[in-house]
Amino acid sequence: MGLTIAQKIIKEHLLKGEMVAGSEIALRIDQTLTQDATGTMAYLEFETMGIDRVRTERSVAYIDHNTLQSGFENADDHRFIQSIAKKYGIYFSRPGNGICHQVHLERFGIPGKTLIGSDSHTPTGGGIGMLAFGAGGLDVAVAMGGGAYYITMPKMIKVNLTGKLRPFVTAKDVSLEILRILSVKGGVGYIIEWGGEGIKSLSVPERATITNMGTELGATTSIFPSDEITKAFLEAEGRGEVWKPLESDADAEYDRVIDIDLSTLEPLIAKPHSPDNIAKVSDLKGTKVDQVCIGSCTNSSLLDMLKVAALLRGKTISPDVSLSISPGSKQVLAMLADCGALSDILASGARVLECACGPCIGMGFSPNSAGVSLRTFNRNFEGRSGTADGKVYLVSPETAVAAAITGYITDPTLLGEMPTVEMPEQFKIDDSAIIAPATPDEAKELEVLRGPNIKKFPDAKPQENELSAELVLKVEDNITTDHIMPAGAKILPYRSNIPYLSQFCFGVCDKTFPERALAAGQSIIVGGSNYGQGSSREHAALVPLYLGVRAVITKSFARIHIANLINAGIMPLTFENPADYDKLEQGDRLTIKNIYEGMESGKMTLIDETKGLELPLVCSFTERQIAILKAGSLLAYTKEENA
Ligand code: MIC
Ligand code: SF4
Repeated sequence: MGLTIAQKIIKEHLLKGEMVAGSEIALRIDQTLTQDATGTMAYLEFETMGIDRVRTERSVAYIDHNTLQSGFENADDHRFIQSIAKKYGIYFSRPGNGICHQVHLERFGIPGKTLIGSDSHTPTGGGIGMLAFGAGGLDVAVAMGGGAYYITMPKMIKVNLTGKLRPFVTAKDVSLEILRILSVKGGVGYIIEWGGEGIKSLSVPERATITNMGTELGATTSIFPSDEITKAFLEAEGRGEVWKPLESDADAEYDRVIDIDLSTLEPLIAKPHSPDNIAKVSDLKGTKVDQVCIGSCTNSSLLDMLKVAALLRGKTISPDVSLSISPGSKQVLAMLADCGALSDILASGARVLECACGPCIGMGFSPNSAGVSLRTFNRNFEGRSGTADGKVYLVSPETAVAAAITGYITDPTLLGEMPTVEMPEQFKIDDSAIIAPATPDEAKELEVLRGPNIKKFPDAKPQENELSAELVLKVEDNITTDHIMPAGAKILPYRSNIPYLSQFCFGVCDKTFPERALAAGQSIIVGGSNYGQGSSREHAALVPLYLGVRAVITKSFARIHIANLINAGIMPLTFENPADYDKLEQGDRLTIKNIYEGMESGKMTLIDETKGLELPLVCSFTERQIAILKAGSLLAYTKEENA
């Protein structure tokens, strides 16, 4: 049987396990990336492993999330990351150089290599044929130390594209269309391979928009072939030598095939508060808009920005709309400046923000009260913008410009003719904002600079054989890590200060949770399906651990979060009968006995002492995961192994 693109890369990197869907495999990781919001913790974890230099082919530390320095915290964390990067062999991308995924694609990504990043949108690299995964910081730390990355061997979906996108219909609309078809949990357990004749008309930045948003499907990752278009992109980046062709075998088998005719698509929009809440832009026409944000790792490439500039040329934005533009990288911004497109953007009345995540993670530019914000981003979870009652819609850059000009949700096809945008043959290459690490000899003398905001992370709590605890919080389906551990300008600076961060845990759902959890001592959380979707932040496990959470019982989990729970020593369990979820109530006293036996057999019984019920639970832990839970954390387990 032939192989898919992902299976070929997995085969080349397989350290342990069999390539059978559903079984655990260990992969050799060629490259890692971190960003600053997850990086501080990842490097603190890396440090405790006692390794003197990273063992990957390339590791890069980006500063792109916590760029608002409204106090010493972020600046201190940046100095910490810069100093640790220099010492341990990691390239450092300075604040202002751009968003990790955009810069990685431009300067470091290589077709056929494996990449893990402490950010859920790391699959953006699939746009040039990398096998790229989002992961918790601790998994990235282990990979930097030369350890394997463990995943469940995914099933394969092929999306076959035919036809060509019509003017004003974009790669973003393709992403929204697949979210309409599959929903935010439809990709869980799958790698999505994009292929078919239709991909020949999609450039690398467009492909990267699509692989970036594969994260919103819950997919393990997404990937495109590496072809002549990939080659041209890498050559334009002055890196043609790293290109190699990659395609699936003609007889490769897929678990599901989805056909999309690009020529039939029209501009789409994701309504609040989920990326799969899809409508046609034309169906929402006339909705008044307060704010428009263009940028994020989904839509901040030079191609996106040149289109935006061309559409804004000679126009003034509506006086009722505030428009922000955040180019994805210094390369993008410099080229916009050189060709004059930046002037068109400025003349329209837009506010140009720095090359960073910015509004996407609530780092400034929050909408007004109950404001309608149209964003070219990938997530519109409740409260994520920083305004609790803000209404965020996700759209393409073209639809965003149409709303900025008219002040209303507007079908961009009504803007007239789409201006032709030519991509340069050569990108402007200036790596001066990427600082190379020290040589091993120099590194010995270097000191790591730590600020007072860095606090100790919670101690590992080995899983005991019996657990008796209060059901301290019961939540619904599709709980995101933004619900569990919110971000935003006010909270993000404390990512290395778990005690402080804990006050905000589950703040979107129930502000009393932290206090109640601490009072309960140890506790259990119950959730619906797809619990923990969204970001890779391991803080969504570390903070509950700090607050005493020992187990989370749900209908199903999202991939990165379940790994983070296990890594933090919190036991993830699922209901054998999803309807049992309804029988439990917040405040019930729950007991689980014979946990060690249950971890092996995959079956446990949940006793609800309050209601006098016995409910069957299931779990599926590998020997390694059982050992991690018994050791209390992946870090404790790794230390035991090394000893
Ligand atoms: C996000 O988009 O939610 C983030 C912020 O980039 C996160 C990482 C984080 O929480 O720091 C992600 O996607 O993993
Ligand atoms: Fe940054 Fe937003 Fe991309 Fe996350 S999704 S990496 S916050 S731009």
